[in-house]
Amino acid sequence: MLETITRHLYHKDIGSCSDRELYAALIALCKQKNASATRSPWPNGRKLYYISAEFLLGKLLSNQLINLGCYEQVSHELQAAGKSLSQLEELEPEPSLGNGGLGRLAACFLDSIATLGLNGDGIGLNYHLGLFRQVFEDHCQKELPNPWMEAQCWLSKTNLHFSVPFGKLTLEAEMYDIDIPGYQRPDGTARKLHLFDTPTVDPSIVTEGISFDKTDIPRNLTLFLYPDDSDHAGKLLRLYQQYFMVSCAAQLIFLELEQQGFAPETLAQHVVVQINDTHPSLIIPELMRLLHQKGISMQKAAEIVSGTCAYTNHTILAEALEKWPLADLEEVVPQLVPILQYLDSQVKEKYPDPRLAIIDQHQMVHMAHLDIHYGFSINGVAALHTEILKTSELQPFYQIYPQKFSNKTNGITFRRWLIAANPALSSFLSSHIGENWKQDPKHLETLLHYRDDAETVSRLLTIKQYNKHLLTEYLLQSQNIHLNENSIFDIQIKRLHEYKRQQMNALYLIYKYLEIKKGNYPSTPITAIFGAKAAPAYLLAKDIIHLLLCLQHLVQQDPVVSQHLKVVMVENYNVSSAEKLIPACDISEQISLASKEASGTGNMKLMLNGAVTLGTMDGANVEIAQLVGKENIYLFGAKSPEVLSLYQNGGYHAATYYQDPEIRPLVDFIISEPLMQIGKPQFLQRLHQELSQKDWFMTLLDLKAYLETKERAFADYENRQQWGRKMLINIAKAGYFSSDRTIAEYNRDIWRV
Ligand code: 26Q
Repeated sequence: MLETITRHLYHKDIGSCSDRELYAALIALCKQKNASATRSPWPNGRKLYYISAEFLLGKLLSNQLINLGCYEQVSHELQAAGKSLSQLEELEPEPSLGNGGLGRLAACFLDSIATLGLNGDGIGLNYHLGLFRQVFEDHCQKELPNPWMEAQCWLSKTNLHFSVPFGKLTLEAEMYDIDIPGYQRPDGTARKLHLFDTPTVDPSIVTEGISFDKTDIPRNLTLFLYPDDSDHAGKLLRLYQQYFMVSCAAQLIFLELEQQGFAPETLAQHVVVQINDTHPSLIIPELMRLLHQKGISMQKAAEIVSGTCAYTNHTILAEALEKWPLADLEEVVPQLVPILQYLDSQVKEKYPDPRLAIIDQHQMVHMAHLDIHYGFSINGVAALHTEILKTSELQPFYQIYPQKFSNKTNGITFRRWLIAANPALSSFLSSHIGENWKQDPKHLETLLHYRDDAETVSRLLTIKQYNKHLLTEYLLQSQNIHLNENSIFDIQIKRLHEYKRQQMNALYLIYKYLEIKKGNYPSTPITAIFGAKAAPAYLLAKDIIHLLLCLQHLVQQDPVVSQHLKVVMVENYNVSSAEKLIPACDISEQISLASKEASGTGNMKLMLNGAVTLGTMDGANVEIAQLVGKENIYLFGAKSPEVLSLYQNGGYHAATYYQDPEIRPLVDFIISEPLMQIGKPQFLQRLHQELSQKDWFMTLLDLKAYLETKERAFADYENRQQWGRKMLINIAKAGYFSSDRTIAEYNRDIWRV
């Protein structure tokens, strides 16, 4: 198979090719299999456009080969010629086109859409330098560009060109495609991820880390997944990006509609647009604008668009609920302003309640409100999250549109997060319970028959040990980090945010450090592993990274403590390192303040790979707990009603908790002599002050319960058979969290493609 390509491309057999040549040949092979002569028409039913500012794809080589059904054959061919697939994989740069959960969810969804054979494509932006690459210097995060586009890569340039009009300039747009093959679907049925770009973009304007002229829109538009909107120019750039994306999307949609021979007024019959959080919400007025240009009245256009668009909410954090000053819209996209004003006036006429307005009294445009009024569906991403939306955050909207609300609990693709990431577990499962689980993940429950079988349980423990060994080797080679593979791997990997409470985990480590100093050693050594990027302008998040790196150093240089405890902050946490970390995890840290984590998806990946969750009753942890039962998860802390009422009545005072004699020494250790020697005093002081006086995400509220529960989990770990039984039950119950299930529900209830 591969050799046909290498002969054609280079007139050589596999053995005579360089790794680079083979890597390029594999991309060519996959593109060939994905190519379809004609795109099939949409007979009856709709086509889905999943629009998202982020698609966190990860490396694609293994995923493509697995889904195209040629992974085994290619790896044998390579092996026979003395080459290795995993070595070729090392050559692939990871495109970092996402921040975290929302972007990775979009990537899992594309995999499932293609696998279920749904008529749908993704639409996003082609950021040349991605998010950023994280490096550590002086125990601090530093950001560097992450260029990932190469001459030979998964992008294919199309000959589609659009023009995007802004208030002060017009930009040319071009479209790149990445093929998304479904798992074991026939060749030529791949779906597409369309990534839009502008030819004037110029990476050479980036100087010093990730700085660049934020006002030079033609040169900067698709440079970065713009994470830093701490100043006005940054905010405007984000708006330019958003409109560029949705204008291209709307033009593509009408073009394809026309190619199918459908009239513009039939949009809602033939198209559904899923809006991934509010970043693409301007698609609503943009579709209306184009309909109006085609001679359709505003009223009719509003009706058509309302039947076309559906919105997913991913957060209830106030700062993430997007609002744009009308003045900014006036500057960047003046053509949309009259449409937004029209839509707002229609709402105000019908619903005088100011909480429902699209444009508020401060002339701020609320994007989520626009989506709910002028979309036919709004969904949350986990059961608890959707309930909170209905009863608290979006309660006035639920009152008037109860039928629009639904829950779609997130999911993950098992192709990447089990078959590719954990081949040892994957083949054990297949040999033990058959291959059925790959088609229908609920079949993993068959494993429950073996919950009391010592042999099965010890096989799972052996596989975990093997994956811990692989991670140990990987971290040694890639980051010169030495792990003790016989220690407990306790892992917290996710974006750095105060509500996710990495700082609470740090306070545990301080507690443990002080205990060890007193001579109280843990039965099994503990390795606490973190992976997290902080938004470049989020100072407190960066302070928490600083604390973790200082603790890492402190523990490492102590000859006694380092025998029992290790703190590891993995540099540049991304999809590729997640794939190594997740199979090796014993304890999965999911410790967000209840009500704040909409769902979480790392929690699902870790559970599927046999980690036991230590967490709060937040997001999808609630559903995990229901599935596995309380003996197979470690729960602690305040529940969401308590937290919500503390916010409402201002009942939480950090200073009170800080006075507690068990808590205070842990918090004060942040500014103790040994840490101040290692780190930057002003950063540590800022964090200490925040925790002891404000602590907006109530770390200290749950700290004692966390310490106790974590100690109980570590004690239980000592009984290996019982722990292995917990692992087994977690794996067996993870089938519900397949993104194939999630996507089937979206299609059943919302898309109907
Ligand atoms: C908004 C305005 C201005 C600047 C940035 C943003 C912005 C950017 C990214 C707001 C939010 C995001 C990303 C949010 C996100 O990743 N949310 C996560 O979505 C996951 C998938 O549903 C959930 O599992 C997580 O719980 C949720 O935090």
